[in-house]
Amino acid sequence: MEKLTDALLVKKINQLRREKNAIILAHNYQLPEVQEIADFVGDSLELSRIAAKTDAELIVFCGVHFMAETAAIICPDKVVLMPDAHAGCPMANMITAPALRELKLQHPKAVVVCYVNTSAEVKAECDVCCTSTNAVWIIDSLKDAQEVIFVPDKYLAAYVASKTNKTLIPWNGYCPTHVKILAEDILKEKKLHPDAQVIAHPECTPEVTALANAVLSTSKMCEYARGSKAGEFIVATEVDILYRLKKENPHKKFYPASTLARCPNMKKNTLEKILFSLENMKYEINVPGDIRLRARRSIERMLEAAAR
Ligand code: CIZ
Ligand code: SF4
Repeated sequence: MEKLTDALLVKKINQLRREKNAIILAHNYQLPEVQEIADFVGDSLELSRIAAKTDAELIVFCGVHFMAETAAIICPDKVVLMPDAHAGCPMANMITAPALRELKLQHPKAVVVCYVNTSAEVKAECDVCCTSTNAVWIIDSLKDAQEVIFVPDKYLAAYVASKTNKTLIPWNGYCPTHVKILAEDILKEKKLHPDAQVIAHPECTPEVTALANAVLSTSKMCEYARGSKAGEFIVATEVDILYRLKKENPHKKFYPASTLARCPNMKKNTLEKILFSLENMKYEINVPGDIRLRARRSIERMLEAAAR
């Protein structure tokens, strides 16, 4: 049997991508070799929007389950595949639809906002969805809301609460990868690189975001690094975003706040699995009708609020 070198894998992936009219989408946290072969690299919402606009009939989504599901919700006419069906998001799994229904009963007047890191079933229980890019605007746009249930990330909730005057009722979820970044890691890196700007994701703990020059989603981090006059950055988020940051800014320096911030689920997609996915049309992500429609409504409300 022919040995599958990376070059051969890429050649076979490219051949099938053409033959099947497919595009490969990769999240900013994917392995460098996956980012390298992707048609687009971005955050979950950017990738879902590309999925909706593309003429391709087949989308190989390299990210975690809720991201591929969001793409499937937005574009039901396309086939969305995940190379590894087990690439889930532990934070998204910290809230379930029955648990959210219970919380809603306790706060019947609250508006319900979910972070995009949630299952379709949970999105279907919500009034409006948000991402880390637009969470503050979305909450601010809920003019008449006195109370807002915010699921599942308690740290994103704490960050948003510090930027608005709404009362947030958070869920007790968190990202196991971002909590590995400690304030002492930032202080240590700042000592080593005193001129560096600290950019942190709002999924980090408040102790970490308090030390940041800017608190940003992954797509906004890329924009910020491109636009900033600074030449050095300490990056407090998942480590493989550094691949994209370095590639887009070859003359700037990027230091991970902690090399422990590696999301094992994001690393489940490999070149071998992408090839398998294209060859076998696996693993298709489908969201059942009623849940899809209700989940889609919460995503559409986010898009409408963000466009205002
Ligand atoms: O929405 C995304 O892609 C996530 C989960 C993170 C980010 O900030 O881009
Ligand atoms: Fe989920 Fe955190 Fe991994 Fe993102 S980095 S997929 S929030 S566990």
